Amino acid sequence: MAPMQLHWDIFCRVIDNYGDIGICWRLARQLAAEHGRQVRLWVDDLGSLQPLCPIVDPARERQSAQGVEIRHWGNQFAAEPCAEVVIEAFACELPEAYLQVMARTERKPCWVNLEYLTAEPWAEEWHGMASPHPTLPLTKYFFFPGFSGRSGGLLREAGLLAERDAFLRRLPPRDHLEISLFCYDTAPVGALLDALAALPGTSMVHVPPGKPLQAVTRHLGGMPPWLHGQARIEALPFLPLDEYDRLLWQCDINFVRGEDSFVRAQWAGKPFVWQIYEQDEEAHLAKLAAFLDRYCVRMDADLAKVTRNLFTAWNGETTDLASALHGFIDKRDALAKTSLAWSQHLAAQADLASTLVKFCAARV
Ligand code: TRH
Repeated sequence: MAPMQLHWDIFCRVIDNYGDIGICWRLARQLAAEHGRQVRLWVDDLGSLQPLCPIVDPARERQSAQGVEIRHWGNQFAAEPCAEVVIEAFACELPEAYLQVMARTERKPCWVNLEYLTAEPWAEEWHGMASPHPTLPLTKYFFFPGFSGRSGGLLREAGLLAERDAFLRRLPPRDHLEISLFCYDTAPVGALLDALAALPGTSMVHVPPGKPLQAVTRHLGGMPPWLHGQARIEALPFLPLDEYDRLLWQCDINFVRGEDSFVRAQWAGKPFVWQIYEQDEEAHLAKLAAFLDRYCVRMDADLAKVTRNLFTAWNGETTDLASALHGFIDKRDALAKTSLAWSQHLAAQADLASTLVKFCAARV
């Protein structure tokens, strides 16, 4: 029998925002908690991890949290013994000294490049491909998260949906709309707020700090909280990772962005609107279209239409955000059912951490 791959190293370079570290941290702690792996997480910017996990001290070179050893990945990387599994997140390029150790190790580690999530079909074809290193005796494998059993799946902690459902059973009933608004500053936030202001019913909008709050402040001026027609808008602190989940669970509509909040909104089982991270040459538009194709195919024609309308308006492809939002809100009961069913559909697949453990075990 192949030996258990106990030691894992995950390398994460923070490009911008919180998605890269959010995904790596989520994966690291799940590998430790659910798979009993000893995980070192190497991060170049610990200041980005601290808001997600407040016990992290960005000034410390080495610390542990939630069963994970967290190491600062500085400019000087002293050669360390390598782990049995090495995860290079988002092609962040492993330190040369570490690569040399990997190459000298008798039993070569399983080296995996964890890719960004895309619903595009080519990712399923590329998932699991091997790429031999041009000069060293090492092979790197491409691991693609995704929405079908032909991909690496999505990050989902064991018991997540049961925890969500128990949380929702304890929520008192309410008669207003709750909305969370996590977006980039390029989103048509002003048009959204004006459309909410003009609704017949009240809505409460929760806005995290940074780009979302800046966009709201630019439109409304002054300081939070704001009352804008029928909309009440309040600023939130940046919530630790698991508290952010609970915000998504409790809201009726979640505006999310990037990759990790986009996935968490799907686990929330609530209607959501995704602002995709913009890429050069508009590559993100194909990604958006591919997701909408997978997501909307399970809806009836009316729901698919209002979903597509709002996603495309929110991503700046069409301009009439107000009518797209009103169309979406009119269908919100049916959208709520569909969103719950979508989360259950996705949860029928194996989760990314389990798929990754199996994938690596097969490549010893
Ligand atoms: O922050 P993002 O835009 O991150 C990324 C990065 O920009 C990355 O470079 C890019 O390639 C990728 O998007 C597509 O969005 P994302 O992925 O949703 O990450 C945000 C993380 O922050 C996510 O893990 C949820 C977490 N979060 C909290 O923990 N608390 C909060 O209050 C909020 C608003 C978010």
